[in-house]
Amino acid sequence: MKKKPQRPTLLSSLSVLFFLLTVSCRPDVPDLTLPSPGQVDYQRMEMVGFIHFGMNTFYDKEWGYGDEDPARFNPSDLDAEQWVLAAKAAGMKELILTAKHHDGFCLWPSAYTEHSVKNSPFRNGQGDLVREFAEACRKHGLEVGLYLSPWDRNHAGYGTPAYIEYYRNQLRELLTGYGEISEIWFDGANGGDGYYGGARTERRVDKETYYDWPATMALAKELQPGVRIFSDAGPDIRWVGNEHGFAGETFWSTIDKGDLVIGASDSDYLNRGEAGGPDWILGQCDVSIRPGWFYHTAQDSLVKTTAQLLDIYHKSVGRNAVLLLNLPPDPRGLIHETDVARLTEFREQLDRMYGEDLARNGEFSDKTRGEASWTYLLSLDEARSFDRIVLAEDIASGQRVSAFRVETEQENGEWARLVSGTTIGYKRILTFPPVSSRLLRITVDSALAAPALLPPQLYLAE
Ligand code: FUL
Repeated sequence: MKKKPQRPTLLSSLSVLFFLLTVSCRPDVPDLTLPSPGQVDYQRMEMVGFIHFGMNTFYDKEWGYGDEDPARFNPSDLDAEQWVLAAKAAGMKELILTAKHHDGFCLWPSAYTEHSVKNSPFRNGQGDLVREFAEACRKHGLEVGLYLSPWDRNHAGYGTPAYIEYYRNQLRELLTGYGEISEIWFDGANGGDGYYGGARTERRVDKETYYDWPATMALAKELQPGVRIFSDAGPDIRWVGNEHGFAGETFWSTIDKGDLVIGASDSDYLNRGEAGGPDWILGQCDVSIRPGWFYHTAQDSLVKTTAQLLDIYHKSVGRNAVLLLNLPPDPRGLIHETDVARLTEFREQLDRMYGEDLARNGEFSDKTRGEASWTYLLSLDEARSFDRIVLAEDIASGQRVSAFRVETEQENGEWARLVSGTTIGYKRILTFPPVSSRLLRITVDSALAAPALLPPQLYLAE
């Protein structure tokens, strides 16, 4: 029997009103922009790798014009597993391959062009480097990412609607033919001179409208709902505005997507983000282990030093972003011995620096919850010497802290300022000359909502 609908009584209406008021006023459920679970997982990877390999490797170029001869694509000893093992040794969790760079040459036998591995001597024209790469990554537990350059200096139709159709067909091939793709990388460089099917001319495009990005991105998500999209404007992962691997000292994962145009965004804004911005687009710091993105013999002596790599790590991962480090294979199809050795050293140093958390037996407590500031105490099991602190927010509940300071208790019982900063986010590493103390006070002086700090870690690295 159906129940008769009941009229709301004054009491029931009041209780609904009361419920709504309490829910909307609850301090722990603020109206904050939050990351998706896929973004949180990505941030936890901390370090991922780039593989720039293609026609440029054989022409000793950075930006091929688009008229390069596929016959020159002929790596003598290509071994994608060697790339994966080098990346893994450094601690990377994903690799991204330039399936197609600006020169338009495809590392897979695309059905839509002749400008690909199928017309090269590589594996007698039977090769598919995207497949070899994806299989090697999966064999060793790395996630697979692909770079598909929107600019194509080979394609005759570049600049017309025909190219957009071609581009989407290629995206479909990559996102349907190679299993799960963790990330797709849409570069911001586009438009300029090129071969363009023999026209050898200059083609400029309207960066805001030409690619109809919303439709292309919707297609990517339709084909692979779990894929994370990188571009200047996200929607999942964003460029940080430079190619040095440095996030801003103040770095918000939140930003306003409405102010971003792929290939034409304000790089300072990308490098900083926006407190309380409406869109969560986590930062990815891309940088190459060598001066160029592609391999050049002349740069064999210019591989970044371990000290430079550590500096990059501290200014990317240590500032709430993910590090994307490029490892360009040489014409043999192998990552050069110098680069491999540097990566191993880099990992050894990181393990040495961050191997033993001196606060692990300490107690972290919430001392005062003020209206506008919050104080926490970290008491160690005994006085310890340390030269760095790692702060972290539980980012699943948003990025909240906008100013903090850390003090140590001195022998006379007074507090001495150790270090201070603005944002924390997923991870904030702060270094200073070694100090010794048993008690630390962490004060959050301003935050968008009650902070959700995780227990800090302390290390002695130098
Ligand atoms: C840039 C490109 O022009 C470079 O060649 C490289 O691929 C870098 C990662 O992105 O925009």
